[in-house]
Amino acid sequence: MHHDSIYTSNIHSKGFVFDDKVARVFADMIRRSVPGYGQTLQMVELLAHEYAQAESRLYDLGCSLGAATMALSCGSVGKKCHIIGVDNSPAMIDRCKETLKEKSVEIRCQDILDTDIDHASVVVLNFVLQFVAKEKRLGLLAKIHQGLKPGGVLILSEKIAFDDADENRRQIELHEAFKRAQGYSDMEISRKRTALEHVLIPETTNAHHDRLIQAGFSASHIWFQCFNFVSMIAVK
Ligand code: GEK
Repeated sequence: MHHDSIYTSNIHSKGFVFDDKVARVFADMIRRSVPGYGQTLQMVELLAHEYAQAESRLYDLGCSLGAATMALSCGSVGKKCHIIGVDNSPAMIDRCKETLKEKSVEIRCQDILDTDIDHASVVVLNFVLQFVAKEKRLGLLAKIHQGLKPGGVLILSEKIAFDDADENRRQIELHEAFKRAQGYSDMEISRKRTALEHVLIPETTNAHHDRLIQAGFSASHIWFQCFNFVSMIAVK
């Protein structure tokens, strides 16, 4: 695994993009930046085991290097599901295709806003909706809801914000402490924060719940939280 040292230098002064430099170190970057990331992958496998319906489709939207795509594949063994991973970063998709070339999964380089969702029993958005323009989020979730079979689920993991200013500050401090404990310097943490400023837009869990219901889901629950990172399950 290549070590993420992107923000040790100041040459990446523009907004964060999922280019080749990021794709190369991404496995290390996400593991050291998102508390609970490994656990969300383990549980995507378990949730796929619970919810994947025989001969249905399983989508991993914003699949990056295909970690959650693999979890969907392992969790649905024997159910003859068609597994589709989608990402609009060519650098990510090239690496993802290479890693998963032995697996029977379909990997597409496409904007998830253009992906048709059909005959699905499990859809995963693992830390991806936060990068979609706010005004496009409801349309995307409504499309996913429409493409799910009855009893199907959306697994939605996100970095979140909090209404209460004290709680917001404390959770951000704890996340930054986590990053320091993973070996990132204060300078790297600060540069990454600036790079993500208008790129990753977090919302509160209430905003997510309300939007999921508006999109047509009958219920949504948080099944995981670590500091300002949560994962929710929304049921059709
Ligand atoms: C994992 N889910 O390892 N269309 C397609 N892809 C997109 C779009 C879009 N509109 N917007 C962003 N992406 C993965 C981790 S990373 C999370 C997901 C992070 C893609 C983007 O190219 C990147 O690969 C991914 O979403 C976000 O479980 O970096 O914090």
